Amino acid sequence: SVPVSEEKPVVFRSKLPDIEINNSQSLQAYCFGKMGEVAARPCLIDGQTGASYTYAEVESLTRRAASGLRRMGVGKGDVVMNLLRNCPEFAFSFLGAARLGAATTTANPFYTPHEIHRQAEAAGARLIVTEACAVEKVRGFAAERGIPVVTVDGRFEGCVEFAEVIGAEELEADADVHPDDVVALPYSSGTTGLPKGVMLTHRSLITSVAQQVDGENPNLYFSKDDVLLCLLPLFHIYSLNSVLLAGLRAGSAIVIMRKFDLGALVDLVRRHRITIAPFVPPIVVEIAKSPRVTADDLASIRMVMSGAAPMGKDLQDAFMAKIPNAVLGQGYGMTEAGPVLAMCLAFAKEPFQVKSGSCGTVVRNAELKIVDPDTGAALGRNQPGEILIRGEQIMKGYLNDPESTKNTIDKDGWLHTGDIGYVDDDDEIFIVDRLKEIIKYKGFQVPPAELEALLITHPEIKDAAVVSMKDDLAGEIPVAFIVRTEGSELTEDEIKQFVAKEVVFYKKIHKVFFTDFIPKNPSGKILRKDLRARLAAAVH
Ligand code: 4UV
Repeated sequence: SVPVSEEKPVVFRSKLPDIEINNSQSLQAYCFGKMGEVAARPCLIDGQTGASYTYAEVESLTRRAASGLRRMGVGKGDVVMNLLRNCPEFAFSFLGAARLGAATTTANPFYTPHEIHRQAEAAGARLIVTEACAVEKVRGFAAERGIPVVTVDGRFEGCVEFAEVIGAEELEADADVHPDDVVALPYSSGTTGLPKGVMLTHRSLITSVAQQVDGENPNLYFSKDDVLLCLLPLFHIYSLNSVLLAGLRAGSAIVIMRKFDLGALVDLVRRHRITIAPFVPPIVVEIAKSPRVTADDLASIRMVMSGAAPMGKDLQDAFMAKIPNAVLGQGYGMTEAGPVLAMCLAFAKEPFQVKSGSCGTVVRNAELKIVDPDTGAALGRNQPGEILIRGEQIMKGYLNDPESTKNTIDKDGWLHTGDIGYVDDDDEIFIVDRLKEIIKYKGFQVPPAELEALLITHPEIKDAAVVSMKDDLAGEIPVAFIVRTEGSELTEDEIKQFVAKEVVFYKKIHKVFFTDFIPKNPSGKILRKDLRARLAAAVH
């Protein structure tokens, strides 16, 4: 007789069955797929002005944005840069560009000119959509290169107002897009190095959204009656995908909040009877700790999502005590993964029991593996290793960087996350460590390589290494180990200021440790683990 194999499965799947996903249409057609049912229902609500747009109006505005962008020279294969805080125009522009077969690269409007120019240049931006707080940072650069600048909040010399862009007639027909055409181009440093353009296609984003909100028993159940709070920045893939695109697909109302403030948040929750609140751990901490926010304030919320950084069991339990009627769970994403790898199954229409501290179960229509980072051997349950994901949702690759692409997606199509975690007996994923060098400050990416490159441009810095240090509120903060040049008396403050001038606030260096040398392996790679161990042991 044939012996029964005792071998445990090494590929992990969702507990939900796969579904059919029509991912060969355009992203905009997919997102507005239920127009027949939702045309007259609220779609986007501007939290600041109260302006509300129905689904039919939003669809029309995206067609008008498309036609206006085309008149300004945007066409198939082009890249538009959205340099915006959350606002309805972000969506009009993003989906308008998609209709033209163009992609949108997203960036933080609080970036410094240097950070903005670098991304605009690398992405090949043909047009920039921005707002007052960033106009001065792009004006000169854009004029030099003949890049038109559109502003959403007022008239600025040499710029075109967004109102004018959407003043146009509707685009009569969308450009033909191939499912593998890029539609979103967020920047991420991935597992190593500098930020790179992550090519997310119509196919990958449709697949990712469908994995979350489609099917008879959606993993992330958003309904037409739900009101989503869009507070997390749309320039980051978490909000773009799991709030805006997923919300549109589900036919929910989406309340757009420009800037985080606890009082304003409570007001919006009460005024619009918000039911779904996607957060990041620092916001969960703030709400959990604030005596100003009561259970009554949050009574309409039925679901709180946390993602982009770890949320431990203690925090999750503390928050749940505050908001007993809501389900709190996590999503696990990575820009390159399309972005969602795993989602809490307690968010499903027919929910599962889940454990506090877990970051979800792998999404449906995808495969997840845990491998030994040294040998590459697949590991079974409860054994921590590097998390790998495979499926049609993952990125097509990094823009103009086949080498980094090859180092991230292997020949069998597995994307290597650089995260260390395990899958338990109930298919729940727990992240325990990070192999990659990226630092996450409140969920924002801080690429050490970028700060190191900047630091060594200082004439009195001979060598530098940037690593993360644990922090109660931010999760992690960037700190630097510095080797000064012979005889230099450069101070910690001078170094901090030198960096602060060049980078957005969350990339600032919080502490400087002077040292005689930076530990490196024979090929010159910084041994970050050693430095982190030094921090942990407090021997600097
Ligand atoms: O590339 P990135 O900045 O991407 C993100 C995306 C997070 C998302 C996206 C959609 C969701 O629905 C959602 O819930 C979350 O953060 O950074 C990727 C890295 O961030 C860490 C991990 O190291 C990733 O490789 N990270 C993301 N989510 C979690 C996390 C989590 N839940 N727990 C621990 N670490």
